[in-house]
Amino acid sequence: MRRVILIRPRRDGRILGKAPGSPYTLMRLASLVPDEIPVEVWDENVRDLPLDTVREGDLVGISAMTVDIDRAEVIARRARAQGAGVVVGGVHSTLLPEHVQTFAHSTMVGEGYFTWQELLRDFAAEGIKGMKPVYRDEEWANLEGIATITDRVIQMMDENNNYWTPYLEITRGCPRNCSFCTAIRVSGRRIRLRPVDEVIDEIKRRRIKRFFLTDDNFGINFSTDPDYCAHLFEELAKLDLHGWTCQSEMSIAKHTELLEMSRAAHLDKHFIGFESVNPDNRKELGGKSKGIALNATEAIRTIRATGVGVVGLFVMGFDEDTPATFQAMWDFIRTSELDSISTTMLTPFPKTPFRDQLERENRLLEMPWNYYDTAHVTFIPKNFTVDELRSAYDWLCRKTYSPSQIVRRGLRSLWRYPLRQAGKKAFGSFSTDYGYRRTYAYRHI
Ligand code: B12
Ligand code: SF4
Repeated sequence: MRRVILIRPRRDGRILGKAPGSPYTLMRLASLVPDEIPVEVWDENVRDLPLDTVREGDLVGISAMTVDIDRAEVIARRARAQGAGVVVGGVHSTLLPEHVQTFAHSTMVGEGYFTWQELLRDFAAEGIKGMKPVYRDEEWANLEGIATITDRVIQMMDENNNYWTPYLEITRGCPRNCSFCTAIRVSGRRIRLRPVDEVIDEIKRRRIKRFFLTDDNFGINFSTDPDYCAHLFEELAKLDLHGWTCQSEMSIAKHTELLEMSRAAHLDKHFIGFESVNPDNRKELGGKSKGIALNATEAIRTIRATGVGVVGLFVMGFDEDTPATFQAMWDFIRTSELDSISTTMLTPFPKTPFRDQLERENRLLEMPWNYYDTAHVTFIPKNFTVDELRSAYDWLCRKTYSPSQIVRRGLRSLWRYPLRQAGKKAFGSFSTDYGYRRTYAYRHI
């Protein structure tokens, strides 16, 4: 084997000289490559891919979600034509392996911790001939000691110079079952915890001062495993961190003691999936939210009173939504005390109950996968025409991400910190909303 090349297809490119987030998945996979095999991580957000250097003897691994699978296919076909072995893994391969098999030698289904090592051995032994069409791992193995990021990879990535936000995994899986969610289909419904000492060791060796957790629902651990959270927070509190953020659910508001400990552990903001302010949608929300605006308002107030910020995540376009839901959403956004807001369009990702329903009802629109970016209407809605839903969503985004709203929320967020920290916190207070404004704006490029 000449070398292993791990690729992340382009999405954002660089913003003010750095890419938004580090390719954490590839960093973990690169760390599983034995020392004697050269490994490279190519992040198309950081630089153009030198694909002309790819040739026989190279093993090219691409990680892709549904939205970037078309770009992954272009890269895969080119690498294949130049003689390399090509494997594609990640969310889309896990959900639709039959699609990926049409252009890759191997398709990874599920987690790659063990199957990736198996494939490396197969390729080292027999080249492309040894690569199986599908490698499958849906066992949801315990995370202890798994794919520890190596010093070779840390040096190669130069994260602090190339990326604004490093990612980090502490837990994996979510026991809820929201009808539109694919995360549980790629990380499983059993919650798995990384040992705290491994997490601390990784942060120290990577020398990262801020990070975003890849965990699907970190907040649920406040209810399911409070002792683990308390221990984690005690250890994180000892580190010199600028701040970290995670995805959560509103049940954390019941755990004020843990919230206070998390503040001391430098937890800056929870991205909370409230999902909807329309109670008629509750059956789609996996039990974590009842879609009641008043409950959300109270949770936001309780959490923010502990000094931790709240980013509200909302999904528009459920079957029970009507034009009145958009007005209600805007009224909520306007009057809420949120630090930042994400309003996305409901998207029928493969293998979700929601997509199955649309297929049965013949309501899927024929759209390329790169429209699955949660900013496009990709199905025929129930109470709107496609154009009406699109316009209602545009209206909401224009209002939510207007410069004055972003400034208003950014200042409110900044207000949480003592004056001496204002300089350090200014970027983070505005960048989340700015990032969501960009997500919505992809549609208009
Ligand atoms: C972190 C994250 C992000 C980050 C970074 C994304 C990135 N490209 O690295 C950011 C914030 C930028 C992001 C953006 C988006 N995201 Co996102 N994101 C995640 C999240 C929470 C964690 C992924 C992660 O890093 N996990 C930790 C690593 C270690 O594990 P892993 O990625 O699962 O990889 C394992 C296996 O899949 C496998 N594997 C993966 N790739 C490969 C490749 C090879 C070669 C091999 C062998 C194995 C392999 O091995 C790994 C180890 O087991 C997932 C949720 C989830 N559970 O997957 C959503 C998720 C992937 N995102 C999702 C979506 C929809 C988006 C956005 C479209 C949202 C938006 N509104 O903008 C954008 C798209 C941007 C883009 N194209 O990059 C959906 C994808 C649905 C789908 N069917 O594609 C998910 C599943 C969340 C959800 N609720 O449904 N995201
Ligand atoms: S709570 Fe979040 S991660 Fe869990 S099933 Fe619902 S959307 Fe998915």
